[in-house]
Amino acid sequence: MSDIAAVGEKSVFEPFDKEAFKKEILNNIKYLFRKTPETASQQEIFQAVAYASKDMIIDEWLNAHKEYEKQDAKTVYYLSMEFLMGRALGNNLINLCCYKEVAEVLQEMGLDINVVEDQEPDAALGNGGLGRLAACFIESLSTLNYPAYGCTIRYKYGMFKQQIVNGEQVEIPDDWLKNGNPFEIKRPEYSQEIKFGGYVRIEYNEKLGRNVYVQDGYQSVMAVPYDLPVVGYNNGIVNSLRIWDAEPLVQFNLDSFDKGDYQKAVEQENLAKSIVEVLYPNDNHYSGKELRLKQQYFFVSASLQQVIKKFKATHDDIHQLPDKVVFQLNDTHPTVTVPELMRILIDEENLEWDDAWDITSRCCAYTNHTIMAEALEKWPVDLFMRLLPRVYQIVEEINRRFLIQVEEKYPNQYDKIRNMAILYEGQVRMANMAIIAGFSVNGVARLHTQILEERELHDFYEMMPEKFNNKTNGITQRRFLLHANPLLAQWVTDKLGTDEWITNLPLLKGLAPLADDSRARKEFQEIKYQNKLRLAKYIKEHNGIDINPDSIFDVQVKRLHEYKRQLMNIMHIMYLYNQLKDNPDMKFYPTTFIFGAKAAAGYKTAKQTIKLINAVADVINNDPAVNDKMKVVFIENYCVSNAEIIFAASNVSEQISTASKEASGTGNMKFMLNGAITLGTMDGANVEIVEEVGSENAFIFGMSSDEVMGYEANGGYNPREIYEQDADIHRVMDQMVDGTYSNGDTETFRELFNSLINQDVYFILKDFRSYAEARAKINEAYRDSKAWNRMAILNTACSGKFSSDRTIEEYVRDIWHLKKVFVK
Ligand code: KOT
Repeated sequence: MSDIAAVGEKSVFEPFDKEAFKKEILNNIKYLFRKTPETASQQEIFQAVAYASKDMIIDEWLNAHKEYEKQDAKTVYYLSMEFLMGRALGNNLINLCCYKEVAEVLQEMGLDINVVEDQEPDAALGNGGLGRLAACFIESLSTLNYPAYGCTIRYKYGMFKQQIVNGEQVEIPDDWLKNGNPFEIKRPEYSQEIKFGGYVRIEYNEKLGRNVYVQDGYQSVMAVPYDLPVVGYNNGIVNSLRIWDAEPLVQFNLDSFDKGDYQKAVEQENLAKSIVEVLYPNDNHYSGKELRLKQQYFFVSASLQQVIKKFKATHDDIHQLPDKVVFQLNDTHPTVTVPELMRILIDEENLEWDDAWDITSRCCAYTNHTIMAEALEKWPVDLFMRLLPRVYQIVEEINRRFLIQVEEKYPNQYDKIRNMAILYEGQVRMANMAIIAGFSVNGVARLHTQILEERELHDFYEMMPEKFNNKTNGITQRRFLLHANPLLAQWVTDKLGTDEWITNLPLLKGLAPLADDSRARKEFQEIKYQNKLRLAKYIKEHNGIDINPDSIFDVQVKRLHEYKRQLMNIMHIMYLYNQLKDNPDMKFYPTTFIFGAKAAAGYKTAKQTIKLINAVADVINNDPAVNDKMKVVFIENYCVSNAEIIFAASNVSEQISTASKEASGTGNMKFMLNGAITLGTMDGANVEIVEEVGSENAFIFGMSSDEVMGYEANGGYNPREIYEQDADIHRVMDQMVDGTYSNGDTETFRELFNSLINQDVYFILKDFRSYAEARAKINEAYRDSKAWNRMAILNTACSGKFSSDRTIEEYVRDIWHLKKVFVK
């Protein structure tokens, strides 16, 4: 730890002192654990290395914030219920530009840096794409020299760990803090009180000459922040991810028995514990639970209170807040920011409504991440009112004033009110509040934004078009190429003659000519092969399955959701299996079909799909008749750390959502960056991927979003017709319920069968033929290794647009208006 084992002043701008670093690791092992490198456990060694790296970070962390204060720089607060950070050590070392040196130091000590990194638990404070996007964004913000905070909750348990037992998902609690977190720093001096419940009393204030609102009879908890460093790449900037923990206000003490507040102490303790206990594991789904709203208000109120205090410490006029602060709402989950900021400005800063509204609108911007109806947050008014009585009054007033505007602009158009009101049919509609209050509304890919403007949010778009804009998602190449795929990263650097792509991804374009260079193709192929060996080893260790590294690695990794259509993928594998059994001599390039997916714990159809995938895998992997041609692997516990291994090893990137449903996708970009070919629908960011790489270098199939939405407008289509007419589909469907994959049991997968035949909401049968054709084409294309590796190189070469650096620069230019801060 720094005070025990400091090795003196250091920064990335000075040469890395290997001896000093080694000494510090040894000191940490000794002083933290009273051990030697020989007796320390792997976990202890990881901690010792992590603490040593933290010491390097601290100076930059202090420095950067000193500079922010000196320049009084405008800061973005990225408010998100989720930050899916993954592991920190490797990426911190990379961004400090000492990864290689540390690896050498460890090697000299007889340690393997990969093994050390593997000891770190993922910080899994998120579900999937939305949380990982937040993580990429704060990394890019630091790398691009912008002052930023990420704000979220210090969940005691993050995203559950997944085990597959008898083919079914079992959720294991993710006790990620059990060994402590070497990178976090507790900041109790910034603790904030958060009030829930009670009632609102109106009181005349002599001094102000008007009524004021006082919340009474409430319960409260203390929000206590911890900071995690977010290190920029080689620029001396370290921003903070502020994660809020909850503690009771009153600590238990023996006196409390006498004072009669024992009950209160217990209640506070329970409230504090419950709020930060666990991340809701639902992706693309609203959970209308009181506890979820408590979580939302908890971290939002804590963040806002702290921001206002910090602002007031150096500014006299609160009206200047929008010049210094911008809140980006990551989906509607933190939308209570709007009425909470109004509350603070009116009740605590004594502003008039109009002033407060002007400030609030100029501080808040909203990102929409999904059009899935089941993800829309609509809080029952009675729940909202009971939990946040004063905040609710403000919501009512925002709604009242907005409806007057609507009435003025669209007299007697009741449908406008029905669509746009915040309060409607006893519910508080959070998206409407975010749109009405904020100055910016953005979608996350061009197609998605277009669907928002033309359909989902059309009335809002018509009324306030100036707010709407697109920000196509991106990913950080520091994690998903430099760290995840060191072989390819080195190759790229060698070929480009520079490593500037690390902060300027469009430079990858310079690789395009190599697509026609046979030696370069060979090298590229060999790197992919090495990465496939690495993944095969991982799969052997974790699943006990042997896979053939010479086979095509066809991969679908993402959250399990019906709209993502893992079911279509496995049904196609069932179909292929039938074909191979019927025609053993059929031309078919050996393929390993790889899945990774977590299902929300209560999502039955999703869990059944996992079960089906594992059941099919079991049958196929144990059938010697096809084993040299196909295998199916379900990788347990898909998460950020194994994702890094998976993307690097993939040949085919399955992006097969029903068109219009996947707002953007970001896994698609990680595959592309690593030279996998997209097999996908024209959905989300796939559209832009194809635009960048050319349709000849991707395999596109299926209905367009217009077609899908056309059918939806007419109440769907008739899947039974397809079932009756297409013999192959008929057979696959029947195999779900004839016991082929369920040891003779006919009911195991009955619900999946029924959902397809009765509704097929996600057009699986409708798109099946076109998917099968695309898959056949891709299988054939792989045979031509020259053409394939040409495509693969072009995918990497054309992925420059999808850096989160580009996305962040667009947010800064169009929404946040931040200035870069440089440190000496
Ligand atoms: C919604 C509710 C709860 C938890 C998560 C969501 C959610 C996740 N909404 N959208 N997403 C995904 O966000 C990603 C980042 O923008 C997109 O790439 C992806 O298409 C969304 O499904």
